[in-house]
Amino acid sequence: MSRLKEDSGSIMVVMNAYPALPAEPAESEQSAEVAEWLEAFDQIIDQEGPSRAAELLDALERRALESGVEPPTRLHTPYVNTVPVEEELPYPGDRDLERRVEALIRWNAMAMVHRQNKKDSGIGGHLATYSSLATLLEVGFNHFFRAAYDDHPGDMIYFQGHAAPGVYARAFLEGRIDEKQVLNFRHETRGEPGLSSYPHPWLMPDFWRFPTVSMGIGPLNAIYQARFMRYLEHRGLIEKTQRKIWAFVGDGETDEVETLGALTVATREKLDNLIFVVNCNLQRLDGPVRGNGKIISELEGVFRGAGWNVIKVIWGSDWDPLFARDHSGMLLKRMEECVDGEYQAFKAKGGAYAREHFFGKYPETLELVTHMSDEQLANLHRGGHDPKKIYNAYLRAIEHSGGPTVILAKTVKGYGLGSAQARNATHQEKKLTDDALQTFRKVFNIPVPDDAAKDGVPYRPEKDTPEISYMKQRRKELGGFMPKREDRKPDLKAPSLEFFGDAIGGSRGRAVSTTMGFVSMLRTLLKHPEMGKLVVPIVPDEGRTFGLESAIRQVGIYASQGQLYTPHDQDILLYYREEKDGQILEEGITEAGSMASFAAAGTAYSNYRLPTIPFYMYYSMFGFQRVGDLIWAFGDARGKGFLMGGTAGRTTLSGEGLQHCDGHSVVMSSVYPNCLTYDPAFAYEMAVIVNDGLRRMYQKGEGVFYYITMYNEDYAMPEMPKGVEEGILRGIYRYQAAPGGKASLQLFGSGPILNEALKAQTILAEKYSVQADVWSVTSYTELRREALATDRWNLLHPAEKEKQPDVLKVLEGTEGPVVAASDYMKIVPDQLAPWLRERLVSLGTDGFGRSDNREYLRKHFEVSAESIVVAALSRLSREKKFDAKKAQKAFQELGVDPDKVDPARA
Ligand SMILES: Cc1ncc(C[n+]2csc(CCOP(=O)(O)OP(=O)(O)O)c2C)c(N)n1
Ligand SMILES: [Mg+2]
Repeated sequence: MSRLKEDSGSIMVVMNAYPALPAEPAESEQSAEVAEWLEAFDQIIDQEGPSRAAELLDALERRALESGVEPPTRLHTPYVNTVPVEEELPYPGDRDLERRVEALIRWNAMAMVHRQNKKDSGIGGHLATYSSLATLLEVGFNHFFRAAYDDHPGDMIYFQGHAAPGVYARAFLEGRIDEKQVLNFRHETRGEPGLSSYPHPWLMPDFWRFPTVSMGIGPLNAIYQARFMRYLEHRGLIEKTQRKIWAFVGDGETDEVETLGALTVATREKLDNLIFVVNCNLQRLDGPVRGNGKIISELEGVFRGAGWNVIKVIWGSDWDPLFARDHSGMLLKRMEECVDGEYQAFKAKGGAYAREHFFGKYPETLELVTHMSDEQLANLHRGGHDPKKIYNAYLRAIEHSGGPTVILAKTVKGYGLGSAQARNATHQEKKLTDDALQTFRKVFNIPVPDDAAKDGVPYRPEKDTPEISYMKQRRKELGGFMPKREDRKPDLKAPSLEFFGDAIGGSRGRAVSTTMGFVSMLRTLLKHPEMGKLVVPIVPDEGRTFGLESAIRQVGIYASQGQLYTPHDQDILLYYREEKDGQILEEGITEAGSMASFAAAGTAYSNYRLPTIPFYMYYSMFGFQRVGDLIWAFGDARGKGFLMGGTAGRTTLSGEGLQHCDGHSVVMSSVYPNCLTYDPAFAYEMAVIVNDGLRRMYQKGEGVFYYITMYNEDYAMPEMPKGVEEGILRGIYRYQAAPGGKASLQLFGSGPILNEALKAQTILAEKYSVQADVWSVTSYTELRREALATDRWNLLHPAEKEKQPDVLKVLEGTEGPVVAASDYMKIVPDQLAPWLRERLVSLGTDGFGRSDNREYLRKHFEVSAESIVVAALSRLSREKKFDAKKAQKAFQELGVDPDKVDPARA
């Protein structure tokens, strides 16, 4: 019985395991007893089929366990293709035409990078990634990837970012991208249409859907995308379809924790709409991925252990006759014992080397290839370059039900790039030599004219040539061109502000937090006739922290299986309610996973034509600094939604300390170009901001998203004063003018520290006869952005009347220095320093956090009311507007120690 037949793909019939591959002894060496067992087993397979054989093995294993014999855990199958050759279906496409199309795409992908680097040395681009991936993508494009058309939703594809030139080259042949764009690859800022280096929806909003080039983000997002698709189906918001999510992943990319960290989510959620294709070219940037091991076997174990359906595509069809003649089993033995570093060398060093060092190790394997030339040996294909093998793997993947599938495809990095193939330096190769260009052309039999070939220029045959007609016809049958992104406008109508009446009216003296204010708004929004069902609340195991119990009761937690148990707290009103159509995504303790859900929901307006409105509520400390790159990708993807940074502030979250108390997330959020940051103090400010967010993102369709802090300090929320909406959104408004006449000092406050500023205002007036206005600053970031834009306009229009930035217009007519305090770092108010006419004194929470209560924390970080008073008096005395001695005395009266430790360095 041949080895291939033994490998039915089922773990139950695995005879060999990696890494301690046993080199199964030749038949003659086996003991008679073993031979007898094997013969009986072979008979069962032949006569009763593999599933019966699997049953027997299962029974045997149970008996072994009962008897105290521990059967080995096996997560690995032999190092051969999972689909047995006799079960393969014939390839349905026209291989000749597809080969020509692929050759043309390869040529143009190469030419695009090569030319650009000749013209503009150092501009970059990659040849080697796509050259390894081409056939894996082409089989998909010609036979599997279904595009969205009319009302039919299509598949979603996460492309390996560095393979972008190949994806452009295909679009070029399809006529979707013109030659000018190809010649402007990586030249995006020259007033002509160019092509972005990698998949960036921000830069090419009609083309790319998913930013993937920061490694690990694509695969993670793909898993949660597949899960979100199920969520929408279970909630009845979209129809259940057969559409698939394909994620193309680099084998080096699997080093990233994000790539493999959520694999069990896909099995737990039975995501058979998800297919990973890992392009195992055995190399990453510097060298081999697992030189001393085998990445395919390692990944097989990881994915299988996580419950995925694993399909290996290791060897091309030209190995099949060799396997058929490998009666000794030595070919497989040789394959199993080689490590990836050797496999790389076999492809880098050519046929003679492979004959000597691979086949030559055993007489049996050498004998297998005596009839083959060195060139033929060099050309023996790996599975990931063989359309038929790939086709069969993909077919099994799309037919698999009950869970996700991974295809581990073995390829060659820099396939066909002549001397650059499979070299450690391949990844960085940007140009080909003249010789290499000619070799490239020869290897792929590329149908480009001589002059184009010599100069490495893009080449597109006429529209009606058989190959171009063929590729277009294939796409037509699959629904249209891909990738394609619809830049849709959500078209919802934001509610009027009165809709959030509770927040606008204030808490009537009741002490509540802005978090509670927000949750109450969220509950109101969940009841909105149009928007309610579109709201997607997301929490990483922090629902109780934010007081979401009532929302959980209201709309339930999404659980794909419903609630299979009776919750122990069912008899209380706010029990833990899980539902198949639950609305809340309770993600467990994964900020990265939650962020991936946020990305799926925030881009659903385009991907599902359904403008879901995600509110992701999390510990603000574990946001931008933990998953900042995922947020960056969200901005690139033109995501919409609200990041709600809970337990915000370095001094408001009492008791927790250094790794919890956040005094910098609003600094970090400020660097995301399309993220609007707000740090509100009162529930009505929150309501105005959220409502405006709904209007800007979901009504006007602006490409922005929001970061809003929410605090957990309880205090009475005032009713909204008249006419402050504009100021709240702009970033600043006067909340309370000086109580006793014209102010000589301006106090800025944000978040709960606004209350400290208000207390300081009273102390200053009552004890020191200093009059101060108090301003609520809801967004330094937005004020700065506006001021920068105004500056830029002024700079570019020197002959026109100078414009005033908003912050100066607002402060017009006020007097005195500005003392600005927030629960964030001093750099936050400092953002306004270039514009303010008077000296700015920033008070903030620089330095590592501490565990204590609010009173002591604010004292420590010098943002208490007393610290604000002291800072004000000190500044006024420097400006000779207050007696310095009196200021010094105030320090004592207010209990401020001038020799105290500097919190920024403590
Ligand atoms: C988060 C992140 N780190 C580093 C890089 C830089 N980088 C670009 S490609 C690459 C190697 C990719 O190897 P692999 O995933 O195996 O893909 P291949 O090109 O071999 O198909 C690296 C390290 C990146 N793009 N993203
Ligand atoms: Mg690789």
